[in-house]
Amino acid sequence: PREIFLKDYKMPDYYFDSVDLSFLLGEEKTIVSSKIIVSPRIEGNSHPLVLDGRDVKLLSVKVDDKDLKEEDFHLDSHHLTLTRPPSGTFTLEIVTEICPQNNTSLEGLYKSSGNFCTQCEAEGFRKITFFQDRPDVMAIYTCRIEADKTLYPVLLSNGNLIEQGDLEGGKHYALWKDPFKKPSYLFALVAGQLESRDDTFITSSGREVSLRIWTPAQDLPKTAHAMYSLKAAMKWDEEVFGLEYDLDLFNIVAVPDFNMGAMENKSLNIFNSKLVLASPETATDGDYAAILGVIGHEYFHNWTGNRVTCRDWFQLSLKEGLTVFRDQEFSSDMGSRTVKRIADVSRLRNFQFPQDAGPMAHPIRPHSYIKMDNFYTVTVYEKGAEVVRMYKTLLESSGFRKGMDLYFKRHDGQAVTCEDFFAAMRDANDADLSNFLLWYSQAGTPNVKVVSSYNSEAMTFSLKFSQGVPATPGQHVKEPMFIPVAVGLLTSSGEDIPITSVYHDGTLETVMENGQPVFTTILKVNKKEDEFVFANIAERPIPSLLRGFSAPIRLDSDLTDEDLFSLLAHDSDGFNRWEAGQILSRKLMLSLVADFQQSNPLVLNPKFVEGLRTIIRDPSLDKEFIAKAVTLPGEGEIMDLMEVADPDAVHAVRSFIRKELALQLKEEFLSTVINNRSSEPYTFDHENLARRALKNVALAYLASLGDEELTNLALDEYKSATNMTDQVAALAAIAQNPGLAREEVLLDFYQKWSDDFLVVNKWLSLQAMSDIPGNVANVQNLLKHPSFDLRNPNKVYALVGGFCASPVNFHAKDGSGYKFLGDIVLQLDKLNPQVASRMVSAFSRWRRFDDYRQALAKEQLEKILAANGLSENVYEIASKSLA
Ligand code: HT7
Ligand code: ZN
Repeated sequence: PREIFLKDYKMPDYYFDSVDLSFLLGEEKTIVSSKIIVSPRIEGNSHPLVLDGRDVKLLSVKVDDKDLKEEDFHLDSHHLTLTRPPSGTFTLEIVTEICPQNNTSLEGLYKSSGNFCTQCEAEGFRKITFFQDRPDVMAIYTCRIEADKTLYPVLLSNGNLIEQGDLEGGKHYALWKDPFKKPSYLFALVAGQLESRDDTFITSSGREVSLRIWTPAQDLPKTAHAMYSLKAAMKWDEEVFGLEYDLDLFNIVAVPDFNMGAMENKSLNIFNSKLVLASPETATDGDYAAILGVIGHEYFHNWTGNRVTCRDWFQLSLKEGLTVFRDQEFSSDMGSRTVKRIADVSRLRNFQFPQDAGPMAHPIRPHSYIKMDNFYTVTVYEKGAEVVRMYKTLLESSGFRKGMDLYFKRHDGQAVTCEDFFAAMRDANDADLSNFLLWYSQAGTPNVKVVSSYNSEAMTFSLKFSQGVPATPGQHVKEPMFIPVAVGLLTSSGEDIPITSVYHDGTLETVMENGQPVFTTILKVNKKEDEFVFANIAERPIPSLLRGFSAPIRLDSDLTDEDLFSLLAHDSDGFNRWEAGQILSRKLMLSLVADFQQSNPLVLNPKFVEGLRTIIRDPSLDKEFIAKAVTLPGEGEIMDLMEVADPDAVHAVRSFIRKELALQLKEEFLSTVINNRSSEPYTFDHENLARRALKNVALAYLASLGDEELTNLALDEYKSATNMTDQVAALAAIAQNPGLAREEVLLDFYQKWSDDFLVVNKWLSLQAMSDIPGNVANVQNLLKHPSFDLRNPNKVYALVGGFCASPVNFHAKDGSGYKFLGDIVLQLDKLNPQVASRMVSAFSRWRRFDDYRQALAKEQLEKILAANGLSENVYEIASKSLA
């Protein structure tokens, strides 16, 4: 397989001014005709025109109305090359045949539940027709769709509907025109039996936009929350960024077979059904929140991605990091900012930090790839969003907005790079962002150490930072990064200390705002060793470091346990209050893991229990915050901090602490469950979702004890639940412990919901993720269950992905978990390489484990690599994991 490098980027030799597409959708095959107006980038150039194509059969090719002679083109399995194109602007007409019915890869044009739909990002358009399938080739598109009217009554594409009508033989057609230039990856087509929920949105300048959400008729009642989310997102983008929608129509289509979450095709977003359909009975609060965030995300791409797009795929974070940042901010404004930040940072720590420390580590702008699909990663998305957040931290909200405005002013309608975004932020603010661009090119999570000291005579408090970025594949030597560290100082009784001035590099800098002292200041750490000294500090303070997680780093400080308990009780920065508890939990878990490994008895620190008791009992705290604060760090997060990851020890310790907390805080947890029930109808608002979150965390703790009384309590909650959030939480609480109650309630749940594929996926994933011993056999059986289908990505993510998320079972010492995954990856690869390569990634941290496990995992990776006809997708991940 060929590796593609950022440094080799070349502008296209030809531009496409317009593209007229025509689809004849048939039951066996589909005929695609394209008519393209081609212009050379440099007048008179004589370069060949190379078009990408995969699995498409060429029927004809014409230039300026004449069939191309055989000696004037060349065809291979990946390209159609016009060897001697005309020297000026010309018309190129190509007719191809494709077979969407047999397309299980779910990229290009394929069928999902009998309907046609497309997925073109990143390089799927080349599976539809021969094309310069790259984002810097932008054109105006029209799309004519012709199909049987009974089978496919709805025909959709991008832009505005220009014309439609009936044809002979029971057929009909629709003609769409998109007035905005776009790259091929934003093209979309949908044809099928769908109905729509319709609404309107009046933009800030008074234009009326028709909004339509399309699903099979029976699912329409479940689209109310998606419509609410869309309208909220449209309003938010106007209010926060001054960005208005630019067409008269916005369509969303929900499809059950989709490789990722959703796709931002211009005015025709296509969504995984999971992220559109919700009713209180079938969707959890988590599902409602995900729908809000992802509907927002795809809508926000209309400006950050579509109006301004990427020059090449290396720049993916330009649109994805920025749009994730925008959706995070949107969700924060719609709910609790602190809790959203906690959730986002947990995700970063649990998934991105491990990636950045493993064989697949890459900068948010990778230097090379074999298969672009493999770089839709937590690094490009979530770390990319953290990088955008740092601009906002450094430039403040108003400066960030100025930078965004300049970015759109300069680049609307263009395909640009991450430097263009950086330059807009810098120029709009006349800011010194010195070595900030390193965040785009250096992989690895920076390690930052802070040492503090107080000088009572000088009344100064010093913070000495030292930083280093670990070596990552292909990058052994690293430069120091520009790290914004938000800091506050607390008195011993927990009040914020006013900050007036800070010495840095020999100069005293005043940090007041409007003549007033501040309570949080941003230290710009950008040297290997950097010291900041706070002036006028009357007592030894407790520093609250990296408030709001102001940079994606690992911070190691000299805070004592006493300091941390004080921050947990008092910090005015909600995020850091949670963080103090997490640091204490991590320390505690690591020391108990050491005890477990040395066969010492496990004893829980009473101060830790009391700290949590105070939090649970504090009526002034947000309930969702309490739920987060009493949740221990995940097993993966702890394994990540160990020299050699020991899944059995970590699992034993986490289970021990959970049970011990359940025993010692039983009264508090019981009253939490009782006091947070509600007989009101379900509403998705902060107060109610926070109440449910807290009740269900308490229930899970109690049920972990597995005694009859508490199992019955969970059974009662299960039976009396009036919404899916409470029902599935009670089910999960009971299912923690093997036994009859577990079996009965799982069966009952399946029987209730066997007709609803999205709910059945919850049932699959709950069983797959279970840490009950020897779960691999259960999961093997579930592969044969009638509700499972290897061709549906959601089911694979639920069952196979769910299984790999349970460290004790996936990393079982007998190798059964590894063998299960190795076998399944090979089967999947033949159907859907994108999904197979997502699954094989579970192996990538194999070197973190003991020698015995390493040998077992390596064996599976070698088996995969030795397979015939392996996809480039799986090859790239498996070979890089072994390298
Ligand atoms: N921009 C979208 C990316 C996407 C995608 C990429 C590769 C293969 C399948 C895909 N489906 C959607 C999603 C987003 O980030 O908005
Ligand atoms: Zn996106």
